[in-house]
Amino acid sequence: MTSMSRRTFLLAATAVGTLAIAGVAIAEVPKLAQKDTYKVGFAQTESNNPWRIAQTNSMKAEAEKLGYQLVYTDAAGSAAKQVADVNSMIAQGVDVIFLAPREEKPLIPAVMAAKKAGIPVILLDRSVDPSLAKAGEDYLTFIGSNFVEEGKRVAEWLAKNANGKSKIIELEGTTGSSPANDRKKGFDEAIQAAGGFEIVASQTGDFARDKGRQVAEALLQAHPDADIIYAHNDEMAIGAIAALEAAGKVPGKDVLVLSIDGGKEAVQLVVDGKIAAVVECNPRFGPKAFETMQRYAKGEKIEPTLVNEDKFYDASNAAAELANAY
Ligand code: GYE
Repeated sequence: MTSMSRRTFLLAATAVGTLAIAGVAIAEVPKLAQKDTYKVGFAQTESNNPWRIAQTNSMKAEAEKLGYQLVYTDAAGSAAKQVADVNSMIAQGVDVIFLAPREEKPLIPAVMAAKKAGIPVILLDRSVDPSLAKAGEDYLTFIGSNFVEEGKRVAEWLAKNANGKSKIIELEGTTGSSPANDRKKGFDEAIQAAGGFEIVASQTGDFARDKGRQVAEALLQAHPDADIIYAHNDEMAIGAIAALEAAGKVPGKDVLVLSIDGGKEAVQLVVDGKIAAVVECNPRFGPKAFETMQRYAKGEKIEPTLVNEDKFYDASNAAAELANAY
């Protein structure tokens, strides 16, 4: 499926006069039987930040609460390993696979392999390329935040509160991942529409703290007049703060730093005045993920996307909200 578009694949399937190739019903997500207990796979993408750890803990806690067996894998930042992890879950005969696809395209074969094996897939927190796989056909649903909206909320805060600061360095998330694509889209479009801002550089920091620090350091040298840093996640924002301080600049004063995720460390940095604002990206997936699977087993029709609610933190509420941040 990597070298063929989904449409070509479907056309080829129809051309051979059947809607089944190797036993696959093309247009349908595999069914899930109603049972007292399940063996459930959760294919995590990496565990290098508090957001991922909070998500994993939430999934593990819910599985334990329900008495379900959880087959957990960590792809350690490799899309290839994540595909292998899903294949191993298929071989172990799990009932359902929860997948947090590291990147939009490389995980398509994993989604299709599960479908072919008759195992429903629920995408968690990141999505796959919608031209190659569809909710309600190839996988059941996507549960997660509206990333376009998250980026837009950062831009809207700046439009109101930047106080003349205007030259933006953007630190992008993992290249080819849905949150990086959509947080960029939402932000760039809204900041353009606001007028008076310029994105002087936009480069990936791979959603990682140290990479974010290194990229911010290089970009600050190339653009010493930059006075805003927008990071697609907290980890890169925290790295950027280290780069600013090493360059003798005061975050919050010389340069406004904004991010997405809203972990405790970042919300504390808002309280401290080093981060100007953070859009939360809610990592507590467990209850909704397992409830969705149970609703599906009961025969309910599942919506193609289930959107999580995200909070927003700035100086006006960070201290009061700190205790609730993950
Ligand atoms: O923002 C980031 C993580 O996919 C929404 O991935 C998630 C993002 C989150 O590694 O910190």
